[in-house]
Amino acid sequence: PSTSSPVSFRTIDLRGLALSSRELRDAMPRAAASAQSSEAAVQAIIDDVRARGLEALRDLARRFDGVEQDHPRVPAEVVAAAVAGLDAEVRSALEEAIRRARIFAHAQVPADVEVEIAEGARLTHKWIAVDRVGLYVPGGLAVYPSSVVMNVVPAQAAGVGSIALASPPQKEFGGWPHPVILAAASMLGITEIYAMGGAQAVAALAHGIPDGPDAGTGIEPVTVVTGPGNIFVATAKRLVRGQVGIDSEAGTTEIAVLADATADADLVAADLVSQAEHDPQAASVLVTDSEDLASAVVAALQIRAAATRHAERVRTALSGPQSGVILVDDIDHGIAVCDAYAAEHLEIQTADARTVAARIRNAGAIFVGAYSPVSLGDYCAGSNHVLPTAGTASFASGLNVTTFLRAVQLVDYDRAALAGVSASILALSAAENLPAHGEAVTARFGGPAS
Ligand code: HSO
Ligand code: ZN
Repeated sequence: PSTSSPVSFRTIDLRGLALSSRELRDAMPRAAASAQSSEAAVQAIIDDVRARGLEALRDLARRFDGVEQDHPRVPAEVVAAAVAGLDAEVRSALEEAIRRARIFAHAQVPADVEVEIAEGARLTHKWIAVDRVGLYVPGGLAVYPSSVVMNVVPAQAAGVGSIALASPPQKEFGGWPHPVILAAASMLGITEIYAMGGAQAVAALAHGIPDGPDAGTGIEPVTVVTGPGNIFVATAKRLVRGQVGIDSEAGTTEIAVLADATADADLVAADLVSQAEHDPQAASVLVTDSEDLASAVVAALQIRAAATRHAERVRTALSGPQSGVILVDDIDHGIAVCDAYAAEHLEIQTADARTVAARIRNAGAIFVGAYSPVSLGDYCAGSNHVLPTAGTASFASGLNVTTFLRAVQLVDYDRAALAGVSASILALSAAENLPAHGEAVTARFGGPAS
């Protein structure tokens, strides 16, 4: 592959331009959104799964995955065989990833808040785990046992009682998900695993599958569906949202690196290539105030892109309109650009990286300094790698314990406390022309019905 065409990494020069934050957002390197185009096809799949249940899943597995499937539930023997065949080094690496992710996830569990807002007037903000979740683990160009860890660990730390996992059927593994995915699930104590991929997996989890002629052949619907996936998975999650909860849009991966002249160009290039390896649509963006660093990174990219195993994919990703270098006036300008881009992953490779990182407002995850590459976060940092993409980091969070929790507000006033605020309730109920609201209060103090 080293003889093929070089990477053409585009340059966006924003130096000397005083752009508004809206103009800045429009100047960012992004692929044209194509989400709309898949919506009708995805809705048709969801409708088909709702209408025909298992029958539809069989047809879709044949059509999209090329496998004949009687039922998508992975049998215990298949999981046991995957566990037995797991490479020892991969097993201990997964154990380490799980250990670190658990520590961070457990530390995230929010405490309930109790306030006595007036004498005898108690309020509690109480967190409760959702009942049942469906976790999606992608197949596609790569296998992601690490995504099993990233989905399952926070759900378990939140206290979710029932967890189902779905991952695409693989022809070369007898129509079941990749054995390393099955083994990782089993290490985490997950036994309900389905060989289902794409929009049909999301539909089956969200709406459930009714029992066939035999009892126990259905799939119980879940209350929350999470996990990364391709455009079909992301669109399906958006379409079932409202019926169930979903996590943020974790689409095609992105890395942005904010670097100054002190950064090591080869390390920056290595990190840009690492995420480009995921997908030809992946985005790798360098933001820098140093022209010298920019050219050194581009030179290093040529060498690394040619030498890496997935050279073709990497070259396509780096040469796409979604990737490139953005030249800025200084690091302050760079911070504004990074906030406008709102990267899924943002690396800070500048002098005093910690101070710069503390000023960033929009990013899914921030990686501080030369020794915190994104691939650390992808596997073993303890942080989560299911993160908001496509600029959604400006309002959404990466997968975490609260994804699987909701808060209930508990109201507990005694008689005197209600009496103490009743005049205000009456005034507001009169102002809203909803007198029965006020009467519900006066009735407790011997007031007339009307
Ligand atoms: N970088 C991907 C996650 C991943 N990388 C899994 C390797 N395996 C999205 O954050
Ligand atoms: Zn990755």
